[in-house]
Amino acid sequence: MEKVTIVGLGYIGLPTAIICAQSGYKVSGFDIDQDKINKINKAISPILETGITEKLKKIIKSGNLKASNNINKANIFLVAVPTPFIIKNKKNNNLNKIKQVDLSYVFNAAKEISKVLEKNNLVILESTVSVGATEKFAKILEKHSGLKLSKDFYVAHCPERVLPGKIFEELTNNNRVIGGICPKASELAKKFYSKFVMGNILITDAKTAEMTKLIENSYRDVNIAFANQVAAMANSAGINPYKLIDLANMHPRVNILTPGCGVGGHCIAVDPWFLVSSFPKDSLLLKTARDINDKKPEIIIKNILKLSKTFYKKNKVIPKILSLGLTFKPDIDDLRESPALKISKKLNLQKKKLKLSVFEPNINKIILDNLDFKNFNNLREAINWADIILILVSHDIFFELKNINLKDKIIIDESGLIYRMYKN
Ligand code: SAJ
Repeated sequence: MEKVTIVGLGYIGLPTAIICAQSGYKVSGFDIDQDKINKINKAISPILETGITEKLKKIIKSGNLKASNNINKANIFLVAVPTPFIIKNKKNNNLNKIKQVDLSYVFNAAKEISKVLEKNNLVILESTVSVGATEKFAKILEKHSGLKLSKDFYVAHCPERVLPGKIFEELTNNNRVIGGICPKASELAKKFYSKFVMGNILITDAKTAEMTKLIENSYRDVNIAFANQVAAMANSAGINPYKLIDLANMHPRVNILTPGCGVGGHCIAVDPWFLVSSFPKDSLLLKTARDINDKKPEIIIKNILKLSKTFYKKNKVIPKILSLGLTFKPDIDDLRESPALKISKKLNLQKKKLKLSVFEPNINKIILDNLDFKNFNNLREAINWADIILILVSHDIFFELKNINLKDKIIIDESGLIYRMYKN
């Protein structure tokens, strides 16, 4: 049985460890978080993901996956550690405050693996990294292990591309891009992934693989920024942006995305920075897109404050505002980097100007209480309470609004829900 050690048991590492164990590898999961290790070994998932609980139970019972804070020897190592960004101030440069990738977790993983690296091992880096980082990662392995890169051991980059909520499905079905430091590394990595990937496995070099991932997420960010600018122009012209985009999308070669309250999550708002910081001169569009999407929450807050002022002038009472949806996108329970959460938190501080409540059926009441939000667990009650309804995330469940009397309510829809609701 081939042995695999997965370094980093987070949103990508743990599901990958489970899939590897299911496909016949003997898997050891390495993490520095003892609490996480204990949970996994007791078959309790530390992350929320569709289907993970049952899968983890089965695999732990089989004995083919074990988590540890000791790095174990293996034939194949797979690194899936976080790559956050750090803010760098570049004075006298119009790219003030650029964000740069923090590769410290990746490099620490290389040092850790070096302790047990042996001849003929393959090391795969899955974390999203800047262009050229896999080569640096490989050099650290070489330096600390004393083994010769591409002769004694092999290194490849294979960026993860899965969508939270659909991780198991996408780990199996998505096409994968593999970039080896040398052709033999690509060939070995292809053999490894072939055991569980049903999609196409495409071979290239490490740098191209790194950049593929970065341009995928930048492409999406730029397209969302375009949609957000279209919405701003349409609103100024008194045109419904969602209807406008729908009409434009009737063209066979046009597919404009949906304007929203900003870009959240931990990928699309982060990855473009890895290109902007590496190629400042040639990434102006990416930087502008980041700025447009980052500013969206502030624009919404400003508009709501303006509306609250008008409401007060007219009614002599401050308005009761209901935020609908707090997660970073529809129909998930993930609040990370959520623009809807950011908007609601900031509005909640304006207690002299407005009263805020939230309705977020995907988040536990205890969490909402801890965030200091007055919250409802019934949509009808929440709507009855409010003067202004601010729709931030278009969860499917909000289509129920169709059956609720919205007369006398001021509706600000930043998600396109109302348009979609009455479209057909
Ligand atoms: N959003 C809009 N308008 C849209 C689409 C999205 O405002 O039309 C917003 C969402 O509300 C959300 C943000 O953008 O706040 C990002 O959502 P998303 O669904 O586009 O992406 P993520 O972050 O959940 O997952 C992405 C995926 N990348 C692409 O679709 C290119 C996924 O495949 C990657 O694996 C993941 O990032 C990652 O790990 O990089």
